[in-house]
Amino acid sequence: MRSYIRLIAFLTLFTLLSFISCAKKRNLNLPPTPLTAAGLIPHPVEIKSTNASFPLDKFTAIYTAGTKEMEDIGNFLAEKITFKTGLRLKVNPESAKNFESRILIQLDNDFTIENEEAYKLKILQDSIILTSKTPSGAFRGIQTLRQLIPQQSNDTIADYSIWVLPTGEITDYPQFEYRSAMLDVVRHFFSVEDVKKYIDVLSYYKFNTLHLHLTDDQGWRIEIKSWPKLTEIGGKTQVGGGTGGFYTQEQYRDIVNHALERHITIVPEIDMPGHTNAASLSYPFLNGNGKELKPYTGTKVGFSTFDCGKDTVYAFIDDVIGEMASLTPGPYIHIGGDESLVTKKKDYNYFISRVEKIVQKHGKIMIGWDEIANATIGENTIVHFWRNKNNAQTAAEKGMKVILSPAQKAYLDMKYDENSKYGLTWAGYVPVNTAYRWSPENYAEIPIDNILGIEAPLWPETITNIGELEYLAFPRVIGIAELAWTKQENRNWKDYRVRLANQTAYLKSMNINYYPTKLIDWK
Ligand code: TNX
Repeated sequence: MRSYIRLIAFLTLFTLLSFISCAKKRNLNLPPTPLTAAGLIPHPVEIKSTNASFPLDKFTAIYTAGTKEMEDIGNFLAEKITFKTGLRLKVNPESAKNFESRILIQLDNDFTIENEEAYKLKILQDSIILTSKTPSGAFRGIQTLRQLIPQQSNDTIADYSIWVLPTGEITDYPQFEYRSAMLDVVRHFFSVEDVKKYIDVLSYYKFNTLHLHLTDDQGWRIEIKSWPKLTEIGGKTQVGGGTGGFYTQEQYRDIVNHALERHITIVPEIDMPGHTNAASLSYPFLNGNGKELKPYTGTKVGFSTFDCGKDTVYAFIDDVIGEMASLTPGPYIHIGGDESLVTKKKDYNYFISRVEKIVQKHGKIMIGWDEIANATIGENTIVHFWRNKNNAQTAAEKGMKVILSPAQKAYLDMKYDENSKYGLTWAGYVPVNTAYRWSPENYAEIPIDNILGIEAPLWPETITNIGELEYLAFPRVIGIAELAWTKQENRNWKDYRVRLANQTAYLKSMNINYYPTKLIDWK
């Protein structure tokens, strides 16, 4: 059976390659443009220009070789090309007739770059060949290709529209395996559609993870079938007294699948033992602060805690983590663990160790904010640095991996500057250059081998809708994408400023309400 599949794969590839080599060379006299000047974000590892041109037009077809997943990627590309240019390219058409230029997307088992998300994009005059070891690699390569398509066609060449791409070869793979944004949907709730739109834009810049902060003092945002009051009671509040909201499990799955189609992993966070007022309000036996429970719509933190000594509390956590684990295909569950200011230290450490076992029992790797580093936890658990460098260093010394979200650089909820309409200032202003000009490679003396990657969190205390979310996220999150993907030797603020200015057309086409900072000469 296996050899039969191999034979089919070989024959498909052979047919595709013969299509390509038979392609007629049209004499279009296209203007040569250097691929090195393409202005890609994130900047790829290597770009070689061959100074000719590829015509994308109504005579172009997309071919995919390999699995159904590869065909999905081909269809995804076709859809995005239609959105950008209006062209309706065929994917794997039965006959090669009428097609003069081709985009081939293929897997290669002998691909020489080890990295799972690596790809090679070869642009010739009559064909584009995208090769990778995995579908994720192909998906990242598709984003590069999308960025190479000019916003406007150059239709003075022929009597129909042509989008001229530069020829050459790009070899590319990410520096860090975890490239993430975080969205808190508690302080203010965001709809499934809002989250999907954010995912769409994140995937364009090669992010591969979205962390959703689903529970906090002000609300509980995910349906848990075994504990229905969490959303019936806990889902009804948010900062400032609005009506809150929550995702049903079906809606959460819808988000997970939308992300999966874009090769993005969802990391759900159930924050505990602090940040738990909404949970305790729903089920008072959870409460450990000894105070009367009331719905909370303020923004101060650190007053709530679970009772860390009761077995029933851990039975509750087992149910919640169990349901989240079965809803979430990705490998991680984030358990928060930050700012548990009223939990006794001894209780906190006991709690974190015990919850780690629960997460592992359900087959997942635990992530927690940097405070967890001091508890007795295993090497496999991941520490999420946000404020305390000592905690991150402790984690690295224990051999653990660390995710970097230093608030002074990576917090998308900090104001840009004194003109910012929204945002907090507790970690200072974070202008676009500050968010870009830092080195995750040697941040806080954490050895690079202990760095899993970077995440840009967005806490919505001061914003209530997607337009305001976009104002805080864009353009800073685009810089974080480059820091996570591109090695230091290929990063440079002066060059990045120009490439960022060129994102205007894409951001406008997506109707993104970005902050038009004066640091960038927007196009
Ligand atoms: C700190 S970052 C928090 C959040 C707030 C945020 C506001 C972290 C682990 N905890 O609860 O929303 O600051 O910037």
